Formats: sequence, C-alpha cells, structure tokens
Amino acid sequence: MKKIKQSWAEPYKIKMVELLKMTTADQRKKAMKDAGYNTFLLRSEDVYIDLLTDSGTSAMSDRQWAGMMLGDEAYAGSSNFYQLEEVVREVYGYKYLVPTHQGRGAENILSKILIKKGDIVPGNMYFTTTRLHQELAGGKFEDVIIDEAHDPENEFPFKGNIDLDKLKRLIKKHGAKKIPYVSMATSVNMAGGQPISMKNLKELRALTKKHGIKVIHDMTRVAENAYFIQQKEKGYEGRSIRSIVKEICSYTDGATMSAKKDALVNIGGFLAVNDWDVFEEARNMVVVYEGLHTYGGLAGRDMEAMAIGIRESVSDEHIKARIGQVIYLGEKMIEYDVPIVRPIGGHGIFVDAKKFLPHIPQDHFPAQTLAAEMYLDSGVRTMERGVVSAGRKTNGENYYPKLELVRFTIPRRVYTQAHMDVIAESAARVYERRNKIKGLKMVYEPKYLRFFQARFEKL
Ligand code: PLI
Repeated sequence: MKKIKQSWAEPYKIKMVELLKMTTADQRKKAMKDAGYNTFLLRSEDVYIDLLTDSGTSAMSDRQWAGMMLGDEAYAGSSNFYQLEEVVREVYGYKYLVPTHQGRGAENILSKILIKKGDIVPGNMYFTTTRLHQELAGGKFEDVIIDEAHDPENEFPFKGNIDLDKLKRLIKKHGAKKIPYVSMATSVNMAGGQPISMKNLKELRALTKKHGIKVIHDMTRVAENAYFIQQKEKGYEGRSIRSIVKEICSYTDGATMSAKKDALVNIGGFLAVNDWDVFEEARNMVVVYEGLHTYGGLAGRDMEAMAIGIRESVSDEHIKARIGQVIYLGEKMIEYDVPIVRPIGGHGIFVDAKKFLPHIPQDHFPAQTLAAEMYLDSGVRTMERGVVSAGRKTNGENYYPKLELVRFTIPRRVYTQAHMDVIAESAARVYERRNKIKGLKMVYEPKYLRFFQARFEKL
C-alpha cells in the first residue's frame, strides 16, 4: 500500500464566495498594454487570480466581521482602541501603542522621532517604504543581512539573519551614536519571505545592548517567521506560535506593524514601543500625520477587527495551513522546473527572473517582463521585486539589487489548492516559451516608489 500522507487542511470552512472574472487572451493583451506593462496599473476587475500582494487582501473571519459591528466611532477614547491596546500587550508584549492607518504611517512617525540627519540605519535588507522613510528623515540605510540572502539558490534555513560582523564593522566605522537603531524585520520580504532565527536575534540583542543601540522590529509578518522557528530551530519544536512570537518581540525595543498582512485585516497598522519618551513623542506626532492617538487614521471598527485578527494570526492551525499552501505552490513550481527562491518563504513564491529569462539584461527589467507575461498567459497578477522596486539612491543612481524576482504573493484564507494548481501550470507554460520573451523599456518614472506607477513599453 502507498505510504499514507499526513496532509494539512484549512482550519475553516467557506461561508461566502466572491465570483471571479475570466478574461480572454485578447482582453488581457489590451489591458496589459493600457496598464503600461505594470501589474499595479491593471484594474482588479481584469484580474483572475490576484497574487499582487498579501497586503490588505486577506479574508476576514466571521468573528472579525461581527467585530466590525462593535465599532465605537467616538472621536476620542474609542473602546476598540483599549481592546486593541490590550491585545497588543497580551500577544506581542509591547507596552505602548499608537495606531496608524497602515505600516508606512508608523514608519514615518518612528523615522522622524529616532533618526537625525547623517545617521546610519542598518537593517536585514531594505523594504521599499521603510527605507524611503529612513532616507526622508535624513538617514542612510545599510544592508547587514547575511550574504546567503542575496543568493536565490542557497538553502540556508534562516536567510533573514543579520550578519553581526557587518554590523560590528558599521559600529566601529561610524560609532554607536550615529546608529539610532537596527531595523530588524521578521520574514524578510524582499529576500523572499525569509525568516530570522531566534539565536541570531538573541545575539543581536546582546550586541546592541552593549552599544546602547535600539532594535526596531518590522513585525509585519512575525507570526509567519515564528512558524519557521518552530519547524526548523533547535529547542523550539514543541513551542506554540504564540509563545515564539512573544519571545521574538521581547528582544526588541519597539515595532512598526502593517496589520494588513499577518493580522488579517484589510486596513490598519501601528507603532508599538516600550520606551515612554518615544511613545510620548509618537503620541504627539500621530495627531499631525494620522489622527488622534486613540484612532490614528482608523475607524473604531477597523481596530476591533485588527484586535480579533491578531489573536487569530497566532494560532498554530492557522499558520500551518497558511504556510502549507505557500509550500504546496512552491513544490508544484519546482516539479515544473520553474526557478524559485529556496527555501520557500512565508508569504509567497518568488520566481528568480534572472534565471528564468537569462537573455534579458537587468536594464530591460526581466522581473517586470515576467510579471506581465504571467498576466498575459492566465490573468494571474504577480509583482516585480527587482530593479524597478529597488529604485534610485539619494544621488539619483539606480540600485541594482542582486535579486531580480517576481513575487507570487498568497493572500491569507482567500484561494484554494485548485487555484494553486492553475497558477503553477501557468508559470510552467510561460517557462516553456521563455526564449521568445523580450524585455521592456521604462517610458515613465515617478519620483518616489516608482514600481507603483512606472510605465513600460515592449522592446
Ligand atoms: O503597506 P503598509 O504601509 O501597510 O506597510 C508597509 C510595509 C512595511 N514593511 C513590510 C515588510 C512590508 O511588507 C510592508 C508592505 N508591504 C506590501 C505592501 C507588500 O506588498 O509587500
């Protein structure tokens, strides 16, 4: 008899469905051209399976929807704020909470408070909005992620780790006073959703403590990081996701959060800190940029849904199925020889466009091209994470990242295993005709975060 597999399954059943629209090849050709070969500029009604992002695209639970009805829409002192504050303390352990409309709102406030002109901000790989806020505040981002993270084929299980020798060299060169904090992300997005290990975090805490440097945690996908620690790190096998998440947070001084990912809401974020002085300044500043300190740009109902979503996000069953689905898609892609970033990360499959389209130089945007080709093939919308996303340095020169990737991002609790099959088959079809694919040229480039609105033409 065939060996019996032990499958995972979704820890929920479906109560309501949203119908999808199918398109013809001709319709997609027109839509892609009209969108300037930028998947961000497509209308969502022209998309079949939307893997643009896992941000704000998750399906809320019946409990979260019920929570929306408990919205206390008072301008000041909404009961939903106090509920959220309690949940953030209980689940993450941070003392003080400032809600924001989404992650970048928190990044803006935090960067303005902690960074002075000329400061250095080391981090485990850049994220687009995070680095831009650090630069706008006068800082310079320095990448201190381990070298393995820049190699799509390296199978090291914790490619989100910080290279402590690189960090020590930066401290030696600039002095600790020039480094306000280390920007540490869990589940490093641009590296392919790669986790940081608890061991590395503990060592980071010890080193930064010695020099009086803070650690600020981009905790957007902390629960997904916790899953990899539970599965792969010695000593954490039997530990709950909840307890691992809390331990991660305990080695940091504060956090910015885009609740649109892990926390299963369509909008929302926050800044959470342990230091009263930073909190006081953030509370002053939030009223300028976001809204009063007890709503920060959110409706009461959004804060309620977030509080419930945070509790659901740290359930072992939820995370196992969430990442199980991502791994299922990745393994299908590997079966078809599609080159993807290994190991498979937490929130999506990252296809290596340099390897997929080796005949297209980086100046002709291989990842942008491949994302457009995926849409043309099947109506599956993916996203470029390469030279377009990396943008330009403050001196105007292009960044040329080693990683030139297309992200197939999986929204949480939205698509089924059958959708994953359709996606992998489409990627395989595009791979089969890869030699016929030509690159793109950029014909419009916005000043900030160009990947959102840039336009291209076919070469
Ligand atoms: O999109 P925001 O403003 O809620 O969050 C910004 C943000 C901060 N950190 C990290 C790691 C992110 O992934 C992030 C947003 N990510 C998006 C939109 C994404 O598609 O990955």
